[in-house]
Amino acid sequence: PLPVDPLLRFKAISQTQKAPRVLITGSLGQLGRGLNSVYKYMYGSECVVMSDIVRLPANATDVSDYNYLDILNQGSIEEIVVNKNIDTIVHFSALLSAIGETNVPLALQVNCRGVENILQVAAKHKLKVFIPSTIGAFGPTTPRENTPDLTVQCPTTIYGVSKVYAERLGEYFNHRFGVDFRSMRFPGIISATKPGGGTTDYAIQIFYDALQKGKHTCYLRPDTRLPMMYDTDCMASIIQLLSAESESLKRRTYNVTGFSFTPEEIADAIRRVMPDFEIDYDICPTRQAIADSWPKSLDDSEARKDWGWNPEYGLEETVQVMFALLRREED
Ligand code: AKB
Repeated sequence: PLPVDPLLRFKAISQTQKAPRVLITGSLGQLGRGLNSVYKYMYGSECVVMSDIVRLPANATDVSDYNYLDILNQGSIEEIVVNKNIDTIVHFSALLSAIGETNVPLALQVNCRGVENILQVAAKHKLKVFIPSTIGAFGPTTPRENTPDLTVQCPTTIYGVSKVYAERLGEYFNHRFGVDFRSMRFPGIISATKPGGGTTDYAIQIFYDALQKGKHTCYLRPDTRLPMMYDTDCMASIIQLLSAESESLKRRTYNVTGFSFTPEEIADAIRRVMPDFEIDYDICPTRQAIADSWPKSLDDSEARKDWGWNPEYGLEETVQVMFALLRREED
């Protein structure tokens, strides 16, 4: 059995709220499939429309209404919104921190032009919009311990710069056009789905490697502390923030976090269930520099106070649930 019943929070919210009609962009990415499943669990398959720019993988499960959608084409976004009677967009399409540095023009297109298109469609059709932000929206001049919501935001990656832009543009569309824009600065999200191109990806890969090889080679230094959160908590934060009353929100972008650890500490936690597990290090200078510019821990007290944010998974629970899920996948 999983350490925490992951579904109770979602059931409770679905009993008090009317079913939305949600469009998820980038829905085949790390977070999209999970959110699709959560919404279907809460309200049935009628409430979600998935979209992305690639064909569905042959082994894709739990997928219902799946559509090709290029977020760089505003007309196509509008077409889906109108045809499918969408009232909420969860906009996941983005190039993450490490991959963004390898293709800045594409990152600008996807992360900036895409956000502009989504917000303009939201303004025109009066939609609620969730666009995730990230710890990457902070930079080397931000206080790194217990980083608050309001502080210096001078990131040094194109990912971070584009996410600050998304935060500011969303706020602007909120006060200028009344768009119900909501965002959270996520830490690294640990899920049993592979991410692509992030700096925190090692914290997922380590579980796959532990099971397949008993060993992980980490691209970050052993003492690199970063904030993280388990997938189900991430899903809960999105559902909770989107269902919070507008009046309870004192800001449009909130910090949220689970727990912080270093590669050395997660390796120790894995060793508590797999004593022979080994870790060694082959530092990637690009990703190390990115990690060194990010907060080590986040202050998410405003989210807790304003809309009841309360993560359920710590490091030990995350290790247990990741092994349980990946072992189930192997069977
Ligand atoms: C990344 O590492 O780029 C992301 C993030 C922390 O936003 N996982």
